[in-house]
Amino acid sequence: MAPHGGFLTGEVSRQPAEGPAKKNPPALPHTTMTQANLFAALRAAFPADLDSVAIETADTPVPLLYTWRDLDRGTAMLANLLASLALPAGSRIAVHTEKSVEALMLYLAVLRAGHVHLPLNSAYQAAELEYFIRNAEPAVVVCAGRNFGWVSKVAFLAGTEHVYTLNEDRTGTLLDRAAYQPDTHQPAQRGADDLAAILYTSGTTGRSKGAMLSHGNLLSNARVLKDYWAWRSAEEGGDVLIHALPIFHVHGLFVASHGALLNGSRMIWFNRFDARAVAARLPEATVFMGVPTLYVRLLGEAALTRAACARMRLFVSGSAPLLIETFRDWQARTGHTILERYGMSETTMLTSNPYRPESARRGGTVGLPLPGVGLRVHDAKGRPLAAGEIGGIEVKGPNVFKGYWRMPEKTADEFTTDLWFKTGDLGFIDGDGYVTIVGRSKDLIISGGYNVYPAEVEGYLNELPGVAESAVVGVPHPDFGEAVVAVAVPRAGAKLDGVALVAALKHKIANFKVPKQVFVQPDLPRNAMGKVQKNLLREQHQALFKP
Ligand code: MLC
Ligand code: AMP
Repeated sequence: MAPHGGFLTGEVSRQPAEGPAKKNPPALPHTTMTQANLFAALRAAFPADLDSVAIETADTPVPLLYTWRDLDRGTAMLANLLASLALPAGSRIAVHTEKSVEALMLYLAVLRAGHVHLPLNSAYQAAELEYFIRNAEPAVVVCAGRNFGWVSKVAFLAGTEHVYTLNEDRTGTLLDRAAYQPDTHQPAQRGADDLAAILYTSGTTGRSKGAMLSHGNLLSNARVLKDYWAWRSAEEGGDVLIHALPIFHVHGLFVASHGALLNGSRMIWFNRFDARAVAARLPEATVFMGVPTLYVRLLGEAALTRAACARMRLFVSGSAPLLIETFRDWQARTGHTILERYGMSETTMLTSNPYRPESARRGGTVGLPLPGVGLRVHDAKGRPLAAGEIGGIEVKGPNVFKGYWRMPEKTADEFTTDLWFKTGDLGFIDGDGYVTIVGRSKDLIISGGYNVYPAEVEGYLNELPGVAESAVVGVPHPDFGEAVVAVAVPRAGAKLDGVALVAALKHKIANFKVPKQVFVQPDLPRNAMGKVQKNLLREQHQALFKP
């Protein structure tokens, strides 16, 4: 048995202590002037009353209340576990688990211990995971217990020494081991340029690249957003965030979590998004963040009313384009104007519509560059464009990443000679400085806020028996914004069945990448240069999901 019967047992799920709030906060861990560890900054923002609730779960079998003290102790125990492994500096800790508060604690513990967090979408399957693990060579891999067999095989073959399990129900070897660790921990000394996280993204073309984000990148962006979105202090009534996004990408892991933590604000925590359940909790909340699909689904709920949103002060949307109809329908239904912002894995947040006045938020735009962020639009030859002219969006600022993991050439390709990062997004800046994104130079589909790279899906399709070649495109979808659709060409003499191809892909790649439909055609439309004319395929299947 672990001490106290397990990892924070009896502490994690209890009601906050009765009685008056403690007047004197316990001494914070000692920090020096040069301490730039993001965890130390988040910890310093914990409220004085460590026994108040930090996170309340909304969809666990019983609601769990985590106090700020629980977060402090839990992350200390996990950080001590990592420290006990005596890992080399800069070790990567890969995490392939379902969302849970403990998974958030693990992220914070990795920061606290001074290692590098490597979050992986829990939908990734063996081939996808194998690539990330071989490429990143993590010292530790944490996975769901049900996946331990195949994940540990991949990890051990890649040289990883430690594989732990962490399940949504707070079981697994990670917490079992951490339960034996001391519950205090001095955050590791880190500089602003030291790595905090690696997020895999495909950028323009080719295999996934690990975007290296430093403590300084993440903290500077979190601080800018805290001010820009006017997170409310306790004296002003505080904020309550509904956290319903996954925590393996920028939006849920950084923008949402850092926002609440850096403001010492309570979170109502959903391990998975459920529109009805989220709508039911809106009356208790003040801030919500979502990809457009979440807003579309919430609009389908009768419980989404002005009265339900009476306490809300901010709805943020991003990660994919918000349709103007959704923006308007939301205004009509709730009386609130969604604030759309724009960002990416390599840069975290770049632009935002204004917080005040609400009337300055313009639907269809992603707003203005955030303070400290440089944003310009250049043509293909690198020449600056005038207001209103469409070109490639390039950015600069303390939030821009340190480069792609072990890919210096790829990193160099994505920066201009004067060191602006080429986002791969196409857009324009209007006369008032508002940025509008009109498309992407990179061949990328964004489905329900997840990025899908057609070339990757085509690669898997082409490997299936009887497939000569294929083309993958995104078409409008009422729920996901864009949906993945494929056209497959059979080899001579082979017979293909679209439904069987979809089924075969489901065993190979993350479910959100699997085409919703595969059409079988004798050939692909090509131009005079032999290039596949994806625009024709997009037009052909444009109305496929029209309601
Ligand atoms: C799930 N499905 C999807 C999908 N999500 N299909 C296409 N696109 C998606 N995004 C499919 C599954 O394959 C499955 O199909 C079926 O839907 C049910 O799966 P599920 O897991 O139960 O779905 P659900 O829980 O409803 O998920 C939908 C969702 C989720 C919208 C809640 O996709 C989601 O959380 N998206 C948010 C992504 C996000 O956080 N992006 C931020 C990136 S950061 P089948 O056929 O198998 O039944 C970034 C930078 C920035 O971009 O600026 O923020
Ligand atoms: P990712 O690589 O997952 O971080 O995805 C980043 C990409 O998402 C950006 O390069 C944009 O193409 C897209 N994106 C993010 N926010 C928005 C937005 N508000 N509107 C349109 N596209 C967006």
